[in-house]
Amino acid sequence: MIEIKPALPVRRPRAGTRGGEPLRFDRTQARAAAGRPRWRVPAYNADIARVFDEIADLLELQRANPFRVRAYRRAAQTVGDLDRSLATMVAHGDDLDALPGIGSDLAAKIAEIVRTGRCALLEQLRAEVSPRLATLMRLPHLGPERVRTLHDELGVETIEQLHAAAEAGRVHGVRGFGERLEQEILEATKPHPERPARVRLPVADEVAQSLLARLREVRGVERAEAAGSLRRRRDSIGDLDLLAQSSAGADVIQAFVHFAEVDKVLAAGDTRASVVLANGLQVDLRVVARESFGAAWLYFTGSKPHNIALRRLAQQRGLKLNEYGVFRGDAQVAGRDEASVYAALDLKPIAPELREDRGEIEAAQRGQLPRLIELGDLRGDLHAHTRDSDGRDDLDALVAAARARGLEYLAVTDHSQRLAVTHGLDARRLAQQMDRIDRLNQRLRGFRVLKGIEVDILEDGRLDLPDAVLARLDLVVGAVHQHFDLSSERQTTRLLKAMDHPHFSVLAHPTGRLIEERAGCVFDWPRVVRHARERGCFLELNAHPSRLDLDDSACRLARDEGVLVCISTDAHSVLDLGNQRHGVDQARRGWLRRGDVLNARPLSALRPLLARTM
Ligand code: DGT
Ligand code: CA
Ligand code: CA
Repeated sequence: MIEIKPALPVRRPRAGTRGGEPLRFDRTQARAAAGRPRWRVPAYNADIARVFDEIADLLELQRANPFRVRAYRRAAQTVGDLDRSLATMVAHGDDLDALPGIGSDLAAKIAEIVRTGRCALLEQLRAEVSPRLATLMRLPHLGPERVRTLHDELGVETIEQLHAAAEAGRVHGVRGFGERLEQEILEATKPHPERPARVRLPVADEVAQSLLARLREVRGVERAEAAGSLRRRRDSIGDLDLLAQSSAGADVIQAFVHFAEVDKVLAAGDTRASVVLANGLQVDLRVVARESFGAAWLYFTGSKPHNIALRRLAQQRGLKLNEYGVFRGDAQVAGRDEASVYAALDLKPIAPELREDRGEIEAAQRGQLPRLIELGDLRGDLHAHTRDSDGRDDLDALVAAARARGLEYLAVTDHSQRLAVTHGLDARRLAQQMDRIDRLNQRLRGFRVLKGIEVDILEDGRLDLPDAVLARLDLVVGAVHQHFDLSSERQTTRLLKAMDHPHFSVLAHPTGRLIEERAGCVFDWPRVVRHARERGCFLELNAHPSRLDLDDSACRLARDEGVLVCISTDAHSVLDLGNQRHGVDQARRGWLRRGDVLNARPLSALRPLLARTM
């Protein structure tokens, strides 16, 4: 299995859910079938991306022109990665076809979806091809051809039907299906207990910002903020927690439960509401009075273990801490803002990203909280792709975009030859690219393009290009794209051996995980991190919101072992350069300071670090 980096993860359907509606984020399909608009206002970017992905799936099942399929896939990626709300852009009359991969036809479709909540093409395709087949297509091992064959030969349309067919041994007789594949299908379609779906942070963030903007318009609302895991910047979010300050709680709650996209009201009282939105996301809203806002914000930001530890500290001081404030007897001594609550407990204020009870309270007591990295600290980006492999933009466009973001350097790291699907570079094409970069650098002032490669780490730990070729590069980013499922022992040996190469610089997206989609490979973290230190290598924190790999605890481990982390976008287009902020969120959760981050250093400081003298 070769893995191609999806900019936006395609959601894998889980077996055991009804009729190909795998995630609650897809619940709206039921309504569409009933002839009602699929979305109510507003259509979020994630909704629009999903429409384009489904159109691509259905077109593929119809054997449509591959270029047309690809156009919709790319549009889904662009839309999913966008850091602006398309609904807002449409409302402002912005020029949508200026977005990469969005021509006038797609721009019109986006406007149609935003304005009407429907997409005529999707509806037409759904009438022609069963949308359930599109769900089957996203199972491992199954593409459009195989799904069509299964449908034609066995009449299979749903995951349950496919599972039953595999169980009965009817699959392996079908043309192109062997016994091994049948076993794999059996495994992939196995029902497993429903696990609550979580959504990636940027998807939840777009919804939260939109709700907050409208809450702030509600009469009587003095302030509205996000709390919960969203505020702690966790990489996935279970539900949204919003907090409003008002002395008219019941009115605010009533206004909120009547917001257009509220689908179901689970609870609504004078100070709190729980609702489910049309896109399936649950939202909890609390309304509190001004004197309690800080205590409530602290409480609903959590995490729960952080709250429990704080309450214990309060008790030790003869105080009571709850969501209304800090109390001595009946008298409130703090709670208007968060800092007052921390101060009452003799603590310096703790950044939300640290509130996990992982030592932040002790650090705050000792006055040793880390000064966390900020987006503005990043000076460059050390992982980016151009059209030479699977990037969408050319070198000049990437450089211009990186400069516009205030960066000082950018490493071009296209894929190596092994990843044929990405049009990976062999030694000859890499040499040509290096020449082009040299010529470009002669023209550039105040900006440097670094010559690199994202070289495949082969199954045995060798690299996909000879050392002599790698020696000519400024940096070598190594990555695993195949054989994710080796035993921990073999995976560890593989990674250690890769780092033994004299020119290896950065281990990219070390686990290969895709959030809420693929667990990633297993290896001995402490050994890999220590080996990186011994070999003078660095660990990448891949900033793509579906990867965020290193995760927070791995960042912390790298920091504690003295290995520099580089926060890299792995950009496949100019838009992706904007993903740095997601990497910074995760780095902050991992306690990283500016000094812990390789690409927070100026170019002059970078050079000696990258020149490995082994
Ligand atoms: P999530 O929604 O799974 O991504 O994670 P959170 O952290 O947003 O959790 P959630 O929505 O269940 O609750 C929001 C915050 O409310 C949580 O971070 C801390 C606070 N909280 C919830 N339940 C409890 C509890 O039983 N005890 C304490 N001390 N705090 C709680
Ligand atoms: Ca939550
Ligand atoms: Ca909640």
